[in-house]
Amino acid sequence: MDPISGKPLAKNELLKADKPDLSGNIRETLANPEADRFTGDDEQFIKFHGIYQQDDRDKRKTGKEYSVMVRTRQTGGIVPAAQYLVYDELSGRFANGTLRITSRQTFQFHGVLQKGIGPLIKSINDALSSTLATCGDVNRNVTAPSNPPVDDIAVQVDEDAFAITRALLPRTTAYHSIWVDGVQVDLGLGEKIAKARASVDQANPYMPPPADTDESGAPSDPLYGKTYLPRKFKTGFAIPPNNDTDIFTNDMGFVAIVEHGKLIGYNLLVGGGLGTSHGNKATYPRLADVIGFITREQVIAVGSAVVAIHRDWGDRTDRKHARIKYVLQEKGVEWFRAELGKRLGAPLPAAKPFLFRGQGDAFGWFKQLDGNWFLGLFVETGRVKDADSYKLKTALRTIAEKFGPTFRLTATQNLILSDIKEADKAAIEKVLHDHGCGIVFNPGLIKGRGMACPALPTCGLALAESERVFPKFLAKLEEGQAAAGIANEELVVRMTGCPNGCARPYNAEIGLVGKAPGKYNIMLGGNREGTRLARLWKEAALADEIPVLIGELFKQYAKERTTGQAFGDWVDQAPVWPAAPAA
Ligand code: SRM
Ligand code: SF4
Repeated sequence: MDPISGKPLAKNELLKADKPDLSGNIRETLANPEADRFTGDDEQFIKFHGIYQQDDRDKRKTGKEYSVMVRTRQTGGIVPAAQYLVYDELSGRFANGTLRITSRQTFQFHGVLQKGIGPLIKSINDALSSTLATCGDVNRNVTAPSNPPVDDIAVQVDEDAFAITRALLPRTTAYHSIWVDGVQVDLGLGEKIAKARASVDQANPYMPPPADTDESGAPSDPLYGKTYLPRKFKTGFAIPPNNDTDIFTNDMGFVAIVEHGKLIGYNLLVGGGLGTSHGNKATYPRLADVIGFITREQVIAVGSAVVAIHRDWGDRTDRKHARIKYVLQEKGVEWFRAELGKRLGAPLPAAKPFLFRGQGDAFGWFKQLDGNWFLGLFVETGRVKDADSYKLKTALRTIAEKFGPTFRLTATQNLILSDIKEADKAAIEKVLHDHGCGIVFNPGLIKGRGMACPALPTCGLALAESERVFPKFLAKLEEGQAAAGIANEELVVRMTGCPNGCARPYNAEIGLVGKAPGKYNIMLGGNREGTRLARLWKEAALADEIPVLIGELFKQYAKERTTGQAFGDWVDQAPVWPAAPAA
C-alpha cells in the first residue's frame, strides 16, 4: 500500500522493491541462445539499462519480429568524433544501419536483435559512454545548450550538466556486472575503442559513484533507495536568450543567469512535462514553475533535493499521474518552495529576471571564441542514414575520420560539428556536397525548427505515423506558406504519433498529435520561445485536410498580423477558435 494515499501501489513499484538492483532475469535471458526477446517483468527492468523491447509493426500481419531499441547517454549532446565512429560502426553491425538523434540529445539504435544487445552495450561502455538509466524511473539524459557550443558560459554550464548527471545516476551494480564485466566479446574494434577512450579526457563520465552499503552489507542507493522514483525524471540547462533545450518542458530546469559576463548561478525551474493520454483528463501537459535562484555550488544539493521530493511525494499508485508536474500542480508552487527550503535548511532566494527570445539551432558556419569554427547541420527527423543519393551517414563518418570535430546533438534533433580549423572548412563542405547533403546547411526555418518522433514502425505506443510522413507534411505546409505570401517564415511545427509528446508538440506553434491511423489532433498557439502551451484547435483531423486547414489560417495570418508578429502569437489571440461548449 502507498503510505500517502492508502491506495494499492502500481505494479512497477512491486517489481523495483523485489529487485532493487534492477537485474531481473536479464542475465539468464542473455545466456539463453533460444531467447529472441525479453519477456514479462524484464520488459520493465531493461528500461533502466537503456533498452526497450520492440517489434517491427509493419510486419505484425505475418507475426512479430522482435528487436530492441538502445538509447545512449550524452550529456549536452556531446559526442567526441572517435566515440561517434564507434557508434557508426556499431549501428551497421548490430542495428538497422541508422543512428537516431533524439529530442533529448542522445542517440538511439533501432532494430537490435537479441544476440547483438550484449556486444552493442559493452562496446558503448568501452567507448566511455553508457546506456545506464537512459530510460526507467530515474533521471534521464541531461540536456544542455549545444548552440553555440563554445564560450566560457557554455563551458561552465556543460561542467554543471555533467556534475548533476553523475550525481543523479542510480548506483545499481547490476548494470556493470551484466553489460561490462558480463559480456566477453572481441569485435576487433580495439583501435577505434582506444581512440574513443583517448578522446574522453576523464574516466567514463557516466560511471555512477560507488553504492553505499546497508546494515546487511548489501549495496544501497542513498538517493533512489530501493524503489527509485515513481516515474521518469528529466533535467535540462538553458542559457537565455536561446531556449534551445525547451527548458520549461523538463521536470527540473536550470536557467543560466549571467551578470557582467559571468555565470553567477541558475534559476531553478520545476514541474514541466508533456505526456498525456487521450480521453484521460487527469493527465495534461504542463510548463515548469520558476522556483528560485541558486548558485553554481548548489546545483548538486538542490538538484538532489528536488529529485528526493519527487521520490517522496510522487504518486506511486498510478503511473499516468506519477510525474513531479502533478505534485506541483496539486500541492502548489508555494508548498513546493517550502518543502525544498525545509530540505535545504533555508528557502531559496527569489529568481532573477531572464528572457528567452527564441529557440532552435543555427545552421551553417559560425566562429567560436577560440578562433575555430562550428557548423550547424540539419538532420531530417534526426535520422542519420544513407538513402539513395543522400549519404549523410557516410559523409559524417568521413568527416569524423579526417577532421575529428566534436559532435553535438541538438534538442531539435539536429547536429553541430564543432572545433573545426579554418583550413578544414572547405574540405568538410565538399564532403557533404559530394554525398548529396547540400540541404543540411540551409534547410529553411520551418524544416530546421521541425521535429517528429519515431512512431511507426518501431514505437509500440504509436497510434499514427510521424517520422515517416513528416518531411512530406512540412513540404505541404511550405507550399501553404508560399501561397499565403509568407514563404520561408520561421515556424515551429512538431508531430507525434501519440499523445505522449516525445517531439514536444504541446508547446509548438503548430503541434500534431496522433489520434488514430491518418488522424491527428491539431494543437495551435505555442510560441517560438517555448514558453506557452498550445491548445487543441481541431480534434482527429484527417492527415490530408490538415495542410488545407492550416493553409487557410496562413492566409488570414498574412492579412491580419501586426508587424513582426509570429504565427503562434497571432493564432493564440485570433478569432479562429471553436466556441467553448455552453456550461
Ligand atoms: Fe518519449 C515513451 C521516444 C523524448 C514523453 N518515448 C517513449 C518510447 C520509449 C515508447 C515506449 O515507451 O515504448 C519511444 C521510443 C520510440 C522509438 O521507437 O524510438 C519514445 N521520447 C522518444 C524520443 C526518441 C523521441 C524523439 O523524437 O527523439 C525521445 C528520446 C529522448 C531521450 O533521448 O531521452 C523522447 N518523450 C520525450 C519527450 C521530450 C523531452 O523529454 O524533451 C517527452 C515529453 C516530455 C515529458 O517527458 O513529459 C516524452 N515518451 C514520453 C512518454 C510520456 C510520459 C508521461 O509522462 O506520460 C512516454 C510513455 C511512457 O513513459 O509511458 C514515452
Ligand atoms: Fe512513440 Fe508516442 Fe513517443 Fe511518438 S510520441 S515516439 S508514438 S510514444
